[in-house]
Amino acid sequence: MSAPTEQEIETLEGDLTRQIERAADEAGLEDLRVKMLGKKGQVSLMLKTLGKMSPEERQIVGPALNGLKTRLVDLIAARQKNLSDAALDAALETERVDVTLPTYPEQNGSIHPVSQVMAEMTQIFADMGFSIAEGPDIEDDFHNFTALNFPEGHPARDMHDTFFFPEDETGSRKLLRTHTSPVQIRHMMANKPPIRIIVPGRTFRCDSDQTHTPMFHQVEGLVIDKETHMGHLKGCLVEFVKAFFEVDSLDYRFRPHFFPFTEPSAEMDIGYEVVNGEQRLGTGAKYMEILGCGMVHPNVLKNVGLDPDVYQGFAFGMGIDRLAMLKYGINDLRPFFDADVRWLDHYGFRPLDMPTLAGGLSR
Ligand code: 2NM
Repeated sequence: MSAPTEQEIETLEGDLTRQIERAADEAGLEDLRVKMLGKKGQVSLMLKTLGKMSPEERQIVGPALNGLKTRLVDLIAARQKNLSDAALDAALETERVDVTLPTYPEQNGSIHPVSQVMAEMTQIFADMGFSIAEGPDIEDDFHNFTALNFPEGHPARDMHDTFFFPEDETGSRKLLRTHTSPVQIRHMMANKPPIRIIVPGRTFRCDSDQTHTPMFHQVEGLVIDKETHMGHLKGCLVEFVKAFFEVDSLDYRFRPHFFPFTEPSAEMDIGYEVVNGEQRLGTGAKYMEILGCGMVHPNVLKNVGLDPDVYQGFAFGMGIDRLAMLKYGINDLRPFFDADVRWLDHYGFRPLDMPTLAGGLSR
């Protein structure tokens, strides 16, 4: 390559400058930079010829080529800045989000009434100082019956009421828990009083008709302490029912009942009236049963290793599914377990909107 003349360098500069100005994007500009200033670039190769020139030639061509190189580097940097600003502007324009627009109106998915009511109940009891305990759906005879003071031959132990598994190697049969009480037994055996727990969960009974499903949901509660009495039971449950049904005054009565695991035992009824064919719960001349309760039987305390002369306690249990129907005016139990999206759209609750006492339980 012969030494370029000043004239040739000037022409080249005009040509390269136009190419840089016409670069369409940053990638194109980078290609040009490599072509001009890269290791084997046009200008780099010319600079390499300086060594072979005569000193006189070099004195003229050297500064001209170095000046060209410096101006090209500056030009490319300036063009690069232009192109990247333009690219950012274009991205901001096409990817614009209007954060003041309302949220997307379609809602898919809702909270099942059973989940909603379970959350409402646990919220109320949590505010009273209860903690939540859980246990297995598959239980043994001891935790589901024996420890709870069910006598041998009690009808609930019958094949007809309880789902039993086949006998295992040891000749004993596991079962699906018929209530959540076995969790209370497990909790009392593993923890020292004072105890304040509520136990929400699935329960199973061989029963299926208009008002019974083989799987249903319960919340049970247990308080164990020294000097616990029925006044505590009454105060706790009246407060719960008022909060749950969101009423300030409540007509209620405790009616004697029988459970093997409590003595005395009672069922709690609340007042209601029918207005225009609709049940209004809380006050009224009629009563309906909403839960069972009682003082924990001394035999149950002994079965878990507690001295009934030192510790007493109360317990209660209620059906979540039934209380959900009462609170939200759902008159048929069976669609609860149909997984029908239309039913859920109608009776479901807004997701991510958990019930709180301050915010209103049933928004
Ligand atoms: C109910 C009614 C009354 C109850 C009793 C116990 C335990 F484990 F402490 F003995 N757990 N749950 C109980 C008492 C349950 O449900 C209608």
